[in-house]
Amino acid sequence: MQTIENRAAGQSAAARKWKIAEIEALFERPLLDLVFLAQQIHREHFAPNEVQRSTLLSIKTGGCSEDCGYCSQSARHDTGLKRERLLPIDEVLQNARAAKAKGASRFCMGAAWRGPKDQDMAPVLEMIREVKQLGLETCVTLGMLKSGQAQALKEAGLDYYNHNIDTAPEFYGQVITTHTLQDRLDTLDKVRDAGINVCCGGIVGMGEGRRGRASMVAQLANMNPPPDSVPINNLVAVPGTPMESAEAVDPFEFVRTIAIARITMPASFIRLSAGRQQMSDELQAMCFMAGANSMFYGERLLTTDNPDSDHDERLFARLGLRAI
Ligand code: SAM
Ligand code: DTB
Ligand code: SF4
Repeated sequence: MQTIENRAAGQSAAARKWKIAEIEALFERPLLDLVFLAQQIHREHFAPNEVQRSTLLSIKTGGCSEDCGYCSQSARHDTGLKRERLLPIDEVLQNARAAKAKGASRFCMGAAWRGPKDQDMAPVLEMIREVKQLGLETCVTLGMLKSGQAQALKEAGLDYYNHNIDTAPEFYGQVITTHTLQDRLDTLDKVRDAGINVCCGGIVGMGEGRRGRASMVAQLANMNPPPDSVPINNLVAVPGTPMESAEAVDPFEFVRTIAIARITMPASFIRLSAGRQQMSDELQAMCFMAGANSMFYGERLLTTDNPDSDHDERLFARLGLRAI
């Protein structure tokens, strides 16, 4: 039988699918063995000590038709969030310039839509073209795409499309009922077919349990090819959402999830995503040790807070990390 070390090192990994039980077995390993293995694999595929930084901007906030149980922006949850219209291009560019000046390499624009309507496309395409002109990589997350929309985004110069599977397939219906996992997978196919890099991950801490986490990672790792970028979000429990009282996962369980994402998706960027504001510097350092090599940078995520960039700059200096 092939050992996890062998297959994780890439030997015939592309040809084989990860079984949920195999990933559960990884979760059972001693934490330090797991982090050591993840860091070894990380160094076979990436330069050590380099972390990619993306800055987020919510270009269209709140009032979303979907019922995603974790989300502050669903019109079905009373979170007190003010619904806003699509931001004007000038405001978007001002934010993008500031992000570049602070050292982000990618600018990610998020919209609280089930998917873009035809009339939404022109202004978003303009944003992508102009942000790209500033010398930043571009990313958008706009919900589900109709045929032709992915191609239009690609032609405008889009580098990445973020569209998460969010949770394990068997848990999906308990979190979201207004669309299905298959709807999300269909959009991911359109994105990939249009030649756009895929950014796809999920959330930890919604009551999914270890098997749920293993199943979510299996779903991501078994994509062919796996996503180029894999955001692992720690749930931000937003008051007024159905998840407001979800029990936080043990921080070491979060580190394990990062390590296992690294082991099962050796060549993907693993993004330490939502939830950093609630993490100590030491816990974040452990996530980098476990193979996270990308993060959101700048004081806001979409509707919730992220650490100040000054704090992150200090953390990078203390850890000897280099931003890419
Ligand atoms: N409407 C688009 C969509 O659903 O793809 C784009 C925006 S949506 C807010 C982007 C992703 O952010 C979600 O798929 C989810 O994984 C993550 N997210 C949203 N709210 C979160 C929260 N409270 N905690 C952690 N992650 C969250
Ligand atoms: C992703 O996986 N995480 C980001 C990004 N993709 C768009 C969003 C996190 C949102 C956290 C809650 C909020 O700020 O609303
Ligand atoms: Fe809407 Fe996206 Fe939030 Fe779901 S995650 S409610 S689709 S903004």
